[in-house]
Amino acid sequence: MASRGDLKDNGAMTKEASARRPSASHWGAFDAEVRNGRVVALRPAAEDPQPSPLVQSQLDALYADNRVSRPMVRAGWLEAGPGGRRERRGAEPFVAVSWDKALELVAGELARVKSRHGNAAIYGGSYGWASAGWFHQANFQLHRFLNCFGGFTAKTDSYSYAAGMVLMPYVLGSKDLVAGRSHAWDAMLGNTRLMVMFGGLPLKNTQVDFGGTLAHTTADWLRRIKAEGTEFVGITPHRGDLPDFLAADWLAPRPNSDTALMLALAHTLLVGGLHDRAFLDRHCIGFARFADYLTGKTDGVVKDCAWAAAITGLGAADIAALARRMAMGRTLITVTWSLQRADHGEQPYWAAIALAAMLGQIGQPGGGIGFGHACEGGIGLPRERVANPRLPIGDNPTGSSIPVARIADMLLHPGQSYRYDGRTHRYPDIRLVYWSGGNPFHHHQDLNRLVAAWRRPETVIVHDPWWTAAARHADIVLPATTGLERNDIAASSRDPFVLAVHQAIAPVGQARNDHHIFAALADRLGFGRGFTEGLDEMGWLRRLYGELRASAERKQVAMPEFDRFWAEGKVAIPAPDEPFVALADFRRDPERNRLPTPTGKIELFSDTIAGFAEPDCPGHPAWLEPVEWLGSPVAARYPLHLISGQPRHRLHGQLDIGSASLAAKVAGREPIQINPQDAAARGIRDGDVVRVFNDRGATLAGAVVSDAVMPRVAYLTVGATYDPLEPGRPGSLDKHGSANLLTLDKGASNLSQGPIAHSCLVEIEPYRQPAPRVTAFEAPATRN
Ligand SMILES: Nc1nc2c(c(=O)[nH]1)N[C@H]1C(S)=C(S)[C@@H](COP(=O)(O)OP(=O)(O)OC[C@H]3O[C@@H](n4cnc5c(=O)[nH]c(N)nc54)[C@H](O)[C@@H]3O)O[C@H]1N2
Ligand SMILES: Nc1nc2c(c(=O)[nH]1)N[C@H]1C(S)=C(S)[C@@H](COP(=O)(O)OP(=O)(O)OC[C@H]3O[C@@H](n4cnc5c(=O)[nH]c(N)nc54)[C@H](O)[C@@H]3O)O[C@H]1N2
Ligand SMILES: [Mo]
Repeated sequence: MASRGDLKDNGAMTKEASARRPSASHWGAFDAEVRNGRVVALRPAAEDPQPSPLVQSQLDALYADNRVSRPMVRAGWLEAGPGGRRERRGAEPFVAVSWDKALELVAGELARVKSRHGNAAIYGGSYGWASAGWFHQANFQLHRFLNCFGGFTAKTDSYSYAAGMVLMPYVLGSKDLVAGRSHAWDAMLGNTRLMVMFGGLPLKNTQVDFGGTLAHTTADWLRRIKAEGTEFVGITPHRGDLPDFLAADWLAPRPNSDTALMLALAHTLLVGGLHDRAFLDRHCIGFARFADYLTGKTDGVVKDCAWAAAITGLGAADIAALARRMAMGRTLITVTWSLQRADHGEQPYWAAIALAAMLGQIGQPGGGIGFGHACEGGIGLPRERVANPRLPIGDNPTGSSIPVARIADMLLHPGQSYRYDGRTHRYPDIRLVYWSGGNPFHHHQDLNRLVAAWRRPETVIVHDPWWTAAARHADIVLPATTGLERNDIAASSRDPFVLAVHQAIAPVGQARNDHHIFAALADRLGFGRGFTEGLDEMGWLRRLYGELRASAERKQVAMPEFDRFWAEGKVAIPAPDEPFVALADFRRDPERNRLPTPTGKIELFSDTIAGFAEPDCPGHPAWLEPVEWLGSPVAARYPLHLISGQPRHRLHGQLDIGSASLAAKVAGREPIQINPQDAAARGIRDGDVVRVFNDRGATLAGAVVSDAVMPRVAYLTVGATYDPLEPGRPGSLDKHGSANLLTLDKGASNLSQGPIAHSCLVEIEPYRQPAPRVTAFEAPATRN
């Protein structure tokens, strides 16, 4: 029976009392040491020069009390049916049911919603990172299942870089440069004279790589680049984004003001005659329009250093000096993804491209522009372009989708129209939400608004190994296995290794693989064979590996047979002969190697975007004030800019219960860093419990007073498990420092509708009352 396939011994598990199994995760490869059917240790791969502490956290989480042990149904849903007491989601106890009963309920509900409201009434976007491994990838499993069922409302783009991704095809003709195929480290070695790093190079973020990684080598690459004489300038509100060994000059403009800084740098090049006219003429379109904007011909505002100094808080002379320094030799501009996770997040990306185009080094080794460096471990690694194996998800006949971060809008306003990527769309009327491999109560902005929106659908189904806040706010919760409980193939699209994931232990509790849950549902709904294609787990792995091998062969890369790969545990995809330099072919011959933009060139003015006539995204890079920043009127009441960057000690909301995350908590809550000046002005001491608040919500965090963060900025890493004092009530105080209680749920612009987590103002005060106990890691109340 398909639904029991997860319990089978597929040959990978042995009967020995003690064994070591190769495995891999987003945060690294390791061996699982198994004794008497239990994992007793996870040992990072010998090849990893800098293993992540998250490996240990994974073991801490594996058997934690907050694993979902059995299928669970919210009492109100079970008693009153779909929609039953839905305003009590998050507040009611759960009732344990058998797998048979759970599958019957889910299959019945899917069939009901489909026949009453159509497939588009099912939201299955299910954004999230899930676990490494391309077969058991939980989102793809759901998407394949729902497509076989007739389709669903899907999502487009990602929380990582929606604004950049939607913009880029208009400017460079491709999303590649933003989506991780950026300038390679080996192209910088000995070539880059100056690296100007917007958002820094935050090594904390290189611990992970989507899909799995073998070795953490970013720091080694940077040390080598530094040793060749490269100089570094870091532009960030937080000194921690600049590895000490780079000895970088630190500039700290007000958050979200980078576009103004870039425009002033561009203006300085222009008036000083330091721009590369030949490159702009031959490779770009629209420079004259952009120049008219810089000089103020179009709007009467000269974008000079004095203008930018007033916006950014930097010194005008410092800006001018940086511009001249950039024009002196080979300069690489790097921009982290964080800059575009902000209101008008398209602009710093477009402005950075315009600035690099003026320097004229795009397409040269070690020069030009790169995105996402140090945002994940694999960015910049040399690797031949071989496509990763992917579970085929089939076609979605509904054609229905939303921009990923518009989920609360969709649930709150069915039928309402919105603009996206040059068109007007309408939100579908969602009756059923199905999530597998993501956590909207981690990733979405303005959680109080999400809690309210979450009361709308009739049914919410979540698969997760743990009692996340999303699981707690669901109606039906199905316990999923983790990577240690199944066989898989892991690989990121940038790390040069493909890794075998051997099942180490039988599923914990009653957990089942997402694949087997969907296979059992498909059986009940009459398309079991279509979903599984008659393949079992190892059959699928052989097939996916075969596809990878074929893709490698097309690039003249020989890969071993599956059995050898499986036994050896990994295989390397070699580096290309030449270091990868983005846009090198285009630079060499722009007529022959036209970009896939309308003009074939880099578009510094886009007629297409101008034609969309969006008030918040004009036809060229421009400074548009963010809705919240230190220069906006809201700052009178909420004078601190909140940056909710990625956590060093977790992956998003995952592993919050692990030792690395728990050790970083302050007073049992997520740490919030504030500058000594701001702390003193509020009577806040290091280690205090503080209340962080604005009009959208309030959360209790633990204060860390540090001059690593610039004045008037508060840094609260995202991902502390949402832990409301009054569960289910929008507006409840959160006890645990969850940043998304505070952030704003608005699209970056009508063009991209990207999330804007990094545009957020708050106030902080000491919390003088006894602080409520954190309950985030306890399983919710259950009833029989
Ligand atoms: N304020 C603020 N918010 C942000 C950001 C920010 O910078 N600031 N960053 C945004 C970004 S870039 C991202 S990518 C998102 C990340 O948001 P998510 O990717 O949604 O966050 P995760 O916590 O990784 O959620 C993955 C979930 O999948 C579960 N899971 C793991 N393995 C499996 C499996 O095999 N099966 C099933 N069914 N479930 C599994 C995990 O337990 C976890 O609950 O957050 C976004 N939110
Ligand atoms: N350990 C760990 N690593 C991760 C993740 C994780 O959860 N944990 N998540 C992964 C994911 S999904 C993604 S998408 C990437 C995200 O990669 P990024 O989006 O780059 O990550 P962030 O941590 O949000 O931001 C990086 C730095 O940018 C700076 N910054 C923020 N706003 C501004 C601004 O307006 N101007 C300037 N100049 N700087 C600013 C902040 O100081 C912050 O530390 O990280 C990945 N890496
Ligand atoms: Mo992300």
